[in-house]
Amino acid sequence: ERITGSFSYSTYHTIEEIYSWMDSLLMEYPKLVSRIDIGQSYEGRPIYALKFSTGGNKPAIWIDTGIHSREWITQATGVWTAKKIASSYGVDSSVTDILDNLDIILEIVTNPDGYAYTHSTDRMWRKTRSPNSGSTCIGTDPNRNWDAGFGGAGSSSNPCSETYRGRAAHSEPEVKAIVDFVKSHGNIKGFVSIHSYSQMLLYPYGYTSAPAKDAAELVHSLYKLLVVIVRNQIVYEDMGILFLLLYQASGGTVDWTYNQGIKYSYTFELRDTGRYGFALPSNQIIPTAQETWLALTKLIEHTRDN
Ligand code: ING
Ligand code: ZN
Repeated sequence: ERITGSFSYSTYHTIEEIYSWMDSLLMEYPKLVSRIDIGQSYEGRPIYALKFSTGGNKPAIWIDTGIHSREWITQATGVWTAKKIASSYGVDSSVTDILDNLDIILEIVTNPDGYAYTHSTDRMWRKTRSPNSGSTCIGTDPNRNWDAGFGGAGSSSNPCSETYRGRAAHSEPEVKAIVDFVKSHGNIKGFVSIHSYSQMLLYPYGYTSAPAKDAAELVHSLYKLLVVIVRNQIVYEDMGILFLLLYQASGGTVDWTYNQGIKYSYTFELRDTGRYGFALPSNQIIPTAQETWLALTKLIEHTRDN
């Protein structure tokens, strides 16, 4: 094992550590893994997505972690997942079969400025770090900034709020980078946006109680997970519609991707159910990443086969 083998997957890392680990991953798996520079954060940090591809023009599955910076279990799960995918191609038949048919695109540090700020200053920072004119409060909630029910109930017009939607849809460069990527790619078949906490698997909509037109298929795709969940003794508190199971939230990522025609759009809420919340102890990173991978695999296979 080279450098990504000695990296500690069971501890939390800074953005600098994650970006330098990414360099090693690229060097170690040059035929499978590439890095796409999709934009720049408000403070000028590069925004990277990892692409796992065996070549050709395949449809893709998008996965993002860390759009809310304090949800550290999600970026850590992203790092573990990247290594898992890269090291399993040609070794594990399920990963091999997925990558023979689909590309996987994984954005780990989706809110780079917020993530740096959770290390330097405020562990509980959720939003971006862009200033707001007429207010001393900083940041926009990047999961209320998408053009899907933007400005509606379940988001705030107050820049001091944790769910401030921003001055306009896609005002945040971190959100716009994904919007531009998704549109220019044109063949994203599945989209999974990963948050914490509460241990739930969710699908659109969040901004309206109106059922998504594919709700029946989406619920069926989640039912396919039951056998995996039971067999591995994984606990999800609930699975179903965002609006019904969580709360009304407008301007969310997966509502936008769903309305763009990406039928297989899901949000995961990882561990835990509230005991530690965002400050999940690092000894839960690997178990969380492993159980998340089992769920992701099933949903990716459903996307591949439908
Ligand atoms: N949960 C998400 C939030 O932003 C969510 C739930 C996901 C809402 C997708 C809308 C769309 O509130 C956390 N934990 O951030
Ligand atoms: Zn979140």
